[in-house]
Amino acid sequence: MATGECVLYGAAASGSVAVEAALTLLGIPFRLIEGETWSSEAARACVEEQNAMRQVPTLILPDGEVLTESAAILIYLADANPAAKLAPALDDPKRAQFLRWMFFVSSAIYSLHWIKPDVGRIGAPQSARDDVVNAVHERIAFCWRAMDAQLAPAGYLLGDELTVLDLYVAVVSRFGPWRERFFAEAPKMAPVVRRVDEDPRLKELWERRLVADNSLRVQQVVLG
Ligand SMILES: N[C@@H](CCC(=O)N[C@@H](CS)C(=O)NCC(=O)O)C(=O)O
Repeated sequence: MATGECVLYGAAASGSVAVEAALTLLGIPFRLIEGETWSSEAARACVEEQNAMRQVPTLILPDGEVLTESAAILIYLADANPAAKLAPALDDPKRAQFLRWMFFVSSAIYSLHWIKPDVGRIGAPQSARDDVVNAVHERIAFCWRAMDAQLAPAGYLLGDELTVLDLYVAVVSRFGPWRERFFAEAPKMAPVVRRVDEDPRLKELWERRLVADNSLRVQQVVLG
């Protein structure tokens, strides 16, 4: 990975915070272009210049290459900086399960949130909004339960070393149906997520970027 500053299109209380956490642990400098894409057309138009999906996170690497998709960004950053050990190496027996759960969080869970700001996106009438959002949250709760049942965390989700999967789950578990439900559905992952919340290298980032106000704002956009 070329050295230099990255540019990250992101938003507080969004999936970009997992990328911000990885960049922080890796000591990679980045400039943040803030925009709450799920609630602001202007923010979507801004990121569209780099990402046709009009979503954050969108990462511009120091050489100008554009990377989208949170799981791909996290895996790329970890692989490009192997000394930090934020992902099991290609020949590590944990690699397969690492990829499995990174893509599970991305495709089975995170992608469902796109429906919530406007249920018309899936052709549902606004009158069905609460039912659709509740159904999405029930599906996500099911996914967390299924993931939890198949993991055997040992300090961190895949063993005794923190990987970007831990960062990813620590952030995405804050979205609806929110942490209380996550802790209930995922009792094995819960202590790991609490540990990641308390990581002294990340505490300031979490407090600044996942503060209660922002979480409430997300809830209001989603449910209000
Ligand atoms: N598949 C994408 C999903 C990213 C995503 O859903 N981002 C949300 C913010 S957390 C977004 O930008 N939403 C814009 C919208 O709802 O139009 C990824 O994993 O990066």
